[in-house]
Amino acid sequence: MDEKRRTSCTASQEMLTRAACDGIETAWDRHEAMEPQCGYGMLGICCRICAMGPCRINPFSEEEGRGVCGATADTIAARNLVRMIAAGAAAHSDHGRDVAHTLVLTADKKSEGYSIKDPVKLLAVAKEMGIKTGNRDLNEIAHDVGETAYNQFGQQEGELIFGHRAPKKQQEIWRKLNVFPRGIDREIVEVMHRTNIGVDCDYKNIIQGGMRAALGDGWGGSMIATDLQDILLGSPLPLRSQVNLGVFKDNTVNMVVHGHEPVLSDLIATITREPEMIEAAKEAGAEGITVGGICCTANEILMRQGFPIAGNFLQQELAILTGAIDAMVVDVQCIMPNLTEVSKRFHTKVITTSPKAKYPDVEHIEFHEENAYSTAKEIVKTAIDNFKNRDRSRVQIPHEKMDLVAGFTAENINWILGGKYRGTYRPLNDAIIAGRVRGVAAVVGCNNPKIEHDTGHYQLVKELLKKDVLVLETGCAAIACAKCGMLIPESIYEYAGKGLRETCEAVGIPPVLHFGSCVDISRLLMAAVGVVRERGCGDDISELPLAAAAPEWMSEKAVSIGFYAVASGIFTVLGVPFPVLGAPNLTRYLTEELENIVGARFAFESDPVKAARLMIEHIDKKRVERKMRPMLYAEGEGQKAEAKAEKEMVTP
Ligand code: NFS
Repeated sequence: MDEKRRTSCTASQEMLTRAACDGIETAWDRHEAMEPQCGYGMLGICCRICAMGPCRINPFSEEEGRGVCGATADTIAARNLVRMIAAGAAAHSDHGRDVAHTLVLTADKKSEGYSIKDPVKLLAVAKEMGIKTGNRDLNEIAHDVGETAYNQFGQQEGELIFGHRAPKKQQEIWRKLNVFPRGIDREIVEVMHRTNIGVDCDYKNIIQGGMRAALGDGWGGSMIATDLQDILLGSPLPLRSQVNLGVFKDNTVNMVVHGHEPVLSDLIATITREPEMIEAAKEAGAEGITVGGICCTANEILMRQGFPIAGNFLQQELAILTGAIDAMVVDVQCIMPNLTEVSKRFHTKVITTSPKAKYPDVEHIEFHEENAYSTAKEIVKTAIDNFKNRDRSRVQIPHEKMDLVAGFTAENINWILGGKYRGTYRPLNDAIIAGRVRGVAAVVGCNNPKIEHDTGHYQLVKELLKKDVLVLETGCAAIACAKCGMLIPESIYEYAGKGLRETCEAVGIPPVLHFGSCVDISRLLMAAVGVVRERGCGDDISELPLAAAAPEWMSEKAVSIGFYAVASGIFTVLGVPFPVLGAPNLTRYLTEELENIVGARFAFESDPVKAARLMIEHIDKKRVERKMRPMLYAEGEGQKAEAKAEKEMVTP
């Protein structure tokens, strides 16, 4: 095994070596053992949706293959793909629904430990929803906002409220194509219906249904999750923190919070800062409590409270391998079933908390809003109690940790760019129009053992920065680049082209902006809306010099995200192709024809540098279409000037 080919993260390499020595299996080993992976599955041409099958289509046959019912490769692959959208949209949206539930309970004073933390956002959202504010009590307004959000899930007719945040031109496209989502749940159910045996057989129509469900995620479920979390837990502001396995300490109680819904983890994190808990940890022989997050829970408690991040998706097993984790608290999504196996080899207690996600033989402390504070406290106490069981001789915490800046949102970037008195995107639009900043890229998504861990993100972003593209990130992509030191303002000197560097320097921001968790991709949509509204760069999202990528994606949630991005007009490059390559017409439809229909398309490219170039080409095309100035500085000039300055620099 060559750890260096598996990941470019040195902390992860160290843990992989340890895993190999101790005979502990990780996702990389299981992926390797799985090879060669099923070709039919990868090409998307096996069908299991009825009991006449499983059917598979021979991709090498001259004749058009058909399943027992007569479904073609295009039909089969399209059905499989939109079912992935439905599952992904369901995950994000169910998360949003839970937050709406917590908000209603909090407003009704039935929850424990929560309050309205951002009344300004509450009033703004209430206004948008047509809810009376005036002199009404904040809790009453919050109740109505929660209920209205709730109703968006079961809405049968009409249009999702937040869909109206999209630029008018894009909304018109959605109406014309009949993809403006009516209700969040309705579109997901409809995808499941349409993909049943013998319903929708036209791959284009199947994709249309999938797009509608995906839009219901991006401009519905995910946006509700983000906005209501801001109201309930506070809107993020830029802050500094740290990332990587080195954030744990050998003399503190170490807790990992892992998963996605911040309603519990936010409380857990808060409680660990309470004097009573710190005292309890000291009584147990520790010097305090360290909380590090994994996956999007990490991003949530980082964005709002500055708690450090332990790692991204592929580092979850590795965190336990440090031997220093006293409790790993999980809720929902992206939690590997194998955590249980790894934890058996150490003292680590894995604790499940959601009634929706239990694991065999794992301690379950169920979370309900009504007694959230007490539950969170019980969980922290369990971790403290387990500290005594830690075998110090087996603790091996990698040294690597990196500083980062996070906490950017579509709202606060407005003030950061515009200044204290007049929030505006103008400086960004001006920098784009003047050719200082080439454009904007959204880099998002997971890790996948098919792609060298973190390298996909790092190489792609490095290439973009060099060419003066401002990068906005969320999810595990943001964690990857944070580990590489790209999320600190100083990184402009190492990575950014001259124009981008000048712009970031003037505003005082890093060239890679951390926008939060994956549901917070809704923030990226709103940032794009902000640029459109500021005028001059395009009248809808598809006209902007903007592109997106998910270089290491793996989750069904990423499929839903990809589709709402493309349906919103954002050219999207995927590092791992959709399982559609066995369906030639469908593949052409997704990677070429969609552009003339929704204003954007997909591209599949596993080489991150080539993927970045595709994005840059797209951005340049949009610049030409808008008749923007050529880039101010010739390519490479920034780096050359930098190297020269460095040489001339006199160190005192
Ligand atoms: Ni997104 Fe966040 Fe990470 Fe992928 Fe999983 S954590 S919701 S799905 S793996 S980026």
